[in-house]
Formats: sequence, structure tokens, C-alpha cells
Amino acid sequence: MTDLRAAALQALRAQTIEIPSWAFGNSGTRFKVFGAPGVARDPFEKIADAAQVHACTGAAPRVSLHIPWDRVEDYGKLAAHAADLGVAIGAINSNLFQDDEYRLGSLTHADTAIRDKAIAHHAECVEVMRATGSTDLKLWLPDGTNYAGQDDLRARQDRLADSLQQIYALLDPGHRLLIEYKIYEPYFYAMDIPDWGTSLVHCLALGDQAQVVLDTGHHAPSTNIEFIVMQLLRVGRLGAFDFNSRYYGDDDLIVGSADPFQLFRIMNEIVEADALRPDSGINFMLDQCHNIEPKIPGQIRSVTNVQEATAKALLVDREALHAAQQAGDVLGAHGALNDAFATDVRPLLAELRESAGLAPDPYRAYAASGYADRIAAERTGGTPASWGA
Ligand code: LRH
Ligand code: MN
Ligand code: MN
Repeated sequence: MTDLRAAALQALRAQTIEIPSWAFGNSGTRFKVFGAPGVARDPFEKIADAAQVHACTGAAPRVSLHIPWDRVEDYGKLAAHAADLGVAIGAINSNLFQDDEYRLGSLTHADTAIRDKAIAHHAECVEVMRATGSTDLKLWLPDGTNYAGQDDLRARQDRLADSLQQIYALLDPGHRLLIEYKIYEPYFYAMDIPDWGTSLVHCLALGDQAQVVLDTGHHAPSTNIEFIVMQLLRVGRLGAFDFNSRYYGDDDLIVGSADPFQLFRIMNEIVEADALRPDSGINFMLDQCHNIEPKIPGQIRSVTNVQEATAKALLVDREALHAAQQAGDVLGAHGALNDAFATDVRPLLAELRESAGLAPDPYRAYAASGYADRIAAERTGGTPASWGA
């Protein structure tokens, strides 16, 4: 147990979680966006808030950007600002869902001029990557159809494959194209990348620099997500997670809040495949919005929830687990997982933070920092950033 604990501490020390800039803007549902005091007004302030999450947790050193929401004149300046605050720019997310021309599709559109526009947007994103030092281009395709027969499903896949080839050709050697899938929304009959199989088929056709992104909120209820994790790991194509929690659909709630056991099972597959190592290439990102709760503490809670699930997965007695599996001991094997899941890992994580010179409880450390009052007083005037701008 002491060996396991020491190994867990070492692995946790190396774990990083990437946080999204859009978590720091005002967000809501289609019914209401609630404003929050001190909310960031521009990408520079979003990065400053993200840096607070890193300062308190020591585990969130990168921030994902979303273009055009985080469009600025000088990306070099934005990256330097991030570096000054101790964080770096992570994945660059493209946006294919807010232009009128995309009503019937973007990368799948029958009109070449509209497809070209959508491809050109990715050229802009690759320029942002070059200017900021980012290596991940993340593409979520919002395209789809609402009615059977509305369009030719197969022709749409062919047009998509062609568009993706053109985007892939824009990448530099150290870059990756991360392709995200989603079962439904904004279209409801057929999304053009509805599932991991479709993402994977396109990635395999593109080449080694293309990888799948698994957003935990993008599946049908009762989907076994850890099975997908295992399968993508087997074929070396799990590029990243978009972590969040869901009860119904794409709820974007705090990861680990709805079903901590599911998060543990996911992290268990990661640990089992030895894919927690920073060089495994898996980007553990959050994709969340904080509609009613305060945003910076919401991100801190998310990071600590991922850390707790990871710590539990690291504490699984794998020798006992494998021996029970081999012996056909159903409940013994299940029990090995349950024992780890039932462990209170908060003292271990407190020890991890203290050994790095941090406060043991990042949530309290943030509350005591006075940052929330400071930004509420300082960030007057200007337009608060919102999820979509
Ligand atoms: C789509 C999605 C995708 C977007 C983000 C804002 O639902 O998960 O990752 O880029 O939300
Ligand atoms: Mn996502
Ligand atoms: Mn989503």
C-alpha cells in the first residue's frame, strides 16, 4: 500500500488538466444567462482567471481558446500574458456553428464556397496555433440534418472527408487535429460525426496526427464510456477528453458531480493502459460552463474532482484485480475496484499540494485570496464576456 501511495503521488504530480477560456464568461441556457460579478471582459481577463485556478491547484497549466470567441489582434501578446501568469495556451477550438451560411452544414455543405469558408477558418486557427505555441487544433463538427431524406448521408460524409483532408494538410509536423463527436444537437435526425466510430474512421483516413476527442457529455444515456476509452487507447487514437457531467444531454456540469464512479471507471482505464504519463499524448481537458455557480471555484472543483478520480484509479490494487480476473473471481475483481473507489483520497491530495508548496485545499485557498472581491471591484465597465463571445 505504501508503494502504491508513493507511486500514486508521483503520477499525480505529473498530471495536468487543461481548462477552457469559455468557463470564465457568462453562460446559461436558452432561457436565461445570469450575469456574475467580476466576470472576465476579454480573453486577457479569462486567462488571468484561469491562472488563478492553476495558482490554487498547481494542476491546470494550460487554457484552451475558442476562435472567434477569443479573437484578439496580437496572439503573441496573449501567449506572453499567459506565460507571465504561469500558464500556456492549450488547444485551439474552431467554431462552425455561429454563421448564417452554416444552416445546412459547414464542412459537409453541398456548396463548395461555404465549405471553403469553413476550411479557411481552420487556416486562421492554425495561424493562432503558430502564434501561441499551441499544438492541438480541436474540431467539433456541428453539422447534421433534421429530417430523413433532407440530404444524402453518404454524400455528406464524402464531402466531410474531403474538407478534413484539406484541414489536415494545413497542420505543421508537431500539430494534431482532434476530432470531437456528438450524438445530437444542434441537429436531431443525423449528426455528421455522431459517434467515436465516425471520428475514428476519419482520423484513420487522415493519418497519425488526427486523434479522437471524447466529450463525456456527448453520448446516449447508459453508454459505457470507459469501453470507448479502452478501445481508442487500444488503437492509439485517444487524443483528448472534454470532461464534464451530464444528467440529460450536453449539460456541461462540473465533471465528477453527477457520477463520480463513472469518472473513476474512465480514469481506471487510463491507468490500466499506462496512459496517464504526460508523454501518452492524451490531453485531459474540461469543457464546461458555470451558469449559476461562481466560475473560478467551479473550475477548481472540477480540477480537484479529476484529481480525486485519478488518485482512486492509481490506488487500485492491480495485482489483486488481475489475479481475481484471471481466477474468474467476479466479486473479488469487482471488489478490488470498489475498494479503491471507496478510499478517501483527500488527505493524499492535500499531501501532494503541500509537497508542492501549495495550500492543501485549493477551494479554501481561493476563497482566502481575495481575488473574487478584487475582480468584482475592478472589472466595471466594458462588456462581460459570454459563452459565445
Ligand atoms: C459542443 C462542444 C464543443 C465546442 C464546445 C464549446 O457541444 O462540446 O467542444 O467547441 O462545446
Ligand atoms: Mn466539447
Ligand atoms: Mn458539448
